[in-house]
Amino acid sequence: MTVESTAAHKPRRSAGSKAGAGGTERARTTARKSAEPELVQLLTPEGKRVKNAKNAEYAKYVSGVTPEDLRGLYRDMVLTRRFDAEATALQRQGELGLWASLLGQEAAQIGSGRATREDDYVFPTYREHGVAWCRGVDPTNLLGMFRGVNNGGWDPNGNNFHLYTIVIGSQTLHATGYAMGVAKDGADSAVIAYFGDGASSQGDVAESFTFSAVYNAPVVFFCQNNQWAISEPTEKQTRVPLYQRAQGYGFPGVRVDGNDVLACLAVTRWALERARNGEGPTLVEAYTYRMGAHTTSDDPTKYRADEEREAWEAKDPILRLRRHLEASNHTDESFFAELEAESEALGRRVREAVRAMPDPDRFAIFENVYADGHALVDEERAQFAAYQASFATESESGFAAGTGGN
Ligand SMILES: Cc1ncc(C[n+]2csc(CCOP(=O)(O)OP(=O)(O)O)c2C)c(N)n1
Ligand SMILES: [Mg+2]
Repeated sequence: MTVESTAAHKPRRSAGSKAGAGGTERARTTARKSAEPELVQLLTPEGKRVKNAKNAEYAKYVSGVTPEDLRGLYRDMVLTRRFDAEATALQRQGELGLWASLLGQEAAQIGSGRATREDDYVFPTYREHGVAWCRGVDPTNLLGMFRGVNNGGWDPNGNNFHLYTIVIGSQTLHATGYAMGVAKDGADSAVIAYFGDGASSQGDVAESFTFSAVYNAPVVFFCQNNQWAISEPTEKQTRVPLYQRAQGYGFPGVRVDGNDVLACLAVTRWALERARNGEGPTLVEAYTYRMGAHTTSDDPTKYRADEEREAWEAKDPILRLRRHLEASNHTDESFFAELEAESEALGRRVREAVRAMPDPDRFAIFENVYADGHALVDEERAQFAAYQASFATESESGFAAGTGGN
């Protein structure tokens, strides 16, 4: 396999302070990095198709991919990036409270998302905007929670795409339980759980691995190793490459180039097929990079070197497929021009939809906490009602008119 190590080559500025830990720790990290294993890659960063015996096992899963399919994957990635950029801008304009950007992870998400079948079930984290796109969830529905006007914004069963989950790693347990149910039903659907490199340290993920292995659950664990868990680098999560963890649980793990949409599509199809065939769980580690901040509340310049991001920009997933499309004469200028217009239209639609979202009922936050009500929730509701009423009193008395209830 022609393999290009996507490990960052430059030392991390932050590692110095945190790994103040000293020489021994740095030496261990360096040793581990220099021994980075091979990853499945079907498109080089220059957009050249990789064909050799070693990746043939996976390549056969994309042997039927047509130029039209490739253009479709490109369109998915471009529109997802456009949507993501719009959401970041909307947060900066005060229209969203927070946004978790997927910048750089488009190939991992579109490749894996397009590998799923309609009847499969997806359990995302909070960053799977590209997977949501593949599942047919309207992008504007992803924004309500980040605006604070709802707790989710879509019907999970409408597209078999669970609500975003912020409690790190917990969705892997939900996915495992769901997959065990699918197996009991005798269905040949599969389940895919997304999580990050940081989440891999959570007990929930370890328990999911154990349960899914022992019960042979039809689940794919898709770990996007974007190198960082907020400010913690991956070397603070593990001493072995993440995909190798699967071995200890008794199921296969594979590292795929997470910036290569074709490889992600192929490897995820392979893993989903294993699940459908009753061969149990698979761990896919998509080796990628979070080019933006963790969220709009984060400032990555505080803990990582600019050179690291620059090294990964050269492996940009969208640019890589564009180079391949152009070199193969699969596109012409009109394709890119039309896509540009479509991107702008999407951006406009998203802006307008967010600004038009109605504020929720102020007391809705107290609903659906417990099925049968709870004394503490009742008390909190009453306190909040009294607080709101205090504004009304001021306004009624003519004092501070207009401030009530905001
Ligand atoms: C159980 C739990 N612990 C801590 C947090 C705070 N937190 C939010 S995101 C995050 C880092 C997650 O990193 P990773 O799993 O690598 O995903 P990424 O954000 O990089 O995609 C943490 C610690 C949380 N949401 N849930
Ligand atoms: Mg991460």
